[in-house]
Amino acid sequence: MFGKISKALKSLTKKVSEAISTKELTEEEFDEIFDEFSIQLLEGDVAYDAVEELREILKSKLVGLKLPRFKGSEKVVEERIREALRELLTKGRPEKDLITLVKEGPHPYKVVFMGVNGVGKTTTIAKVAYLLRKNGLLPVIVASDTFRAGAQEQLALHARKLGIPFIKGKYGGDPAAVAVDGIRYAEANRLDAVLIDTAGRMHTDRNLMEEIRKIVRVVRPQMKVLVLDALTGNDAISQAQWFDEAVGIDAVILTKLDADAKGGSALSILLAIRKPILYVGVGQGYEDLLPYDPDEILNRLLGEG
Ligand SMILES: Nc1nc2c(ncn2[C@@H]2O[C@H](COP(=O)(O)OP(=O)(O)O)[C@@H](O)[C@H]2O)c(=O)[nH]1
Ligand SMILES: [Mg+2]
Repeated sequence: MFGKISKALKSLTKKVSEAISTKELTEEEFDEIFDEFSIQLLEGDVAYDAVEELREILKSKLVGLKLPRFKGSEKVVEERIREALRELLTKGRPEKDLITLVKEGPHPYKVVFMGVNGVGKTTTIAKVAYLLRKNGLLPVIVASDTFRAGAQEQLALHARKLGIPFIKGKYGGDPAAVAVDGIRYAEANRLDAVLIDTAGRMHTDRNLMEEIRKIVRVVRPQMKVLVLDALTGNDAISQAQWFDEAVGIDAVILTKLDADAKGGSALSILLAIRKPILYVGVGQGYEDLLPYDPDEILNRLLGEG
């Protein structure tokens, strides 16, 4: 899934090792090697800023590195590259996972899920509801997508399958009002969490962006989650910027990592967005939601260490 980047990293390792095997690496030599590598990263959908940050970190670990002529030099270089990537990827780890936050947080703990169409918001809410319940917490699922045909029924079906309370709205109705119904229901029934689904929206749709601001204003959620699709590559970064500007994002859930053929989007999102990755989606089943694990991503990029 990270094929392209993985290949680029291997070639970077090889070139740096070759350069180092004759004498220590100068900054100029490093930049020259990295320039070529950076083109491959950019083609693999890694954002420019992320590439440049990686350049600086790698530079600090590789320039001036002096190795005796021995066969293991490639291993040493690879280890340095691994360290640099791990540093970057670890920045995406949330301080606490959602289960802990819900357990420790005010009750009910309110989460609003948002994002553009088709990224996996509704599916992800079902997965999160399943995860909470598996950990002894009871959420209510709220269908504040009163916009897209079928949205209410889709979420209702998940709620029924999971046996989790569900609050629906009317098509064309005020999504913020539906969210309030959900919160009241959770309060009356002493539930642990309120998971609020919202309609897909683009930043170009001013009415819908105003609507999400209203939902957030009314609900005052403990957590605003942006759902991003790993397959959208660089576009996911723009999406994060719009939503962050509009309402302020607390965390990201990155879906469809299982289908991320081109690779770099995951790394790019992690590097460019600067928000914790709460979970990653790795399939369509309820169990296919995993905590974000920097080492797991690293292993996919570089192979097992
Ligand atoms: N392969 C894969 N598909 C997913 C994942 N998450 C969601 N999907 C699929 O993406 C499609 C859109 O999901 P949906 O939840 O309706 O998106 P929404 O419009 O954002 O609510 C559905 O077919 C989901 O099954 C994931 O992690 N992996
Ligand atoms: Mg939906």
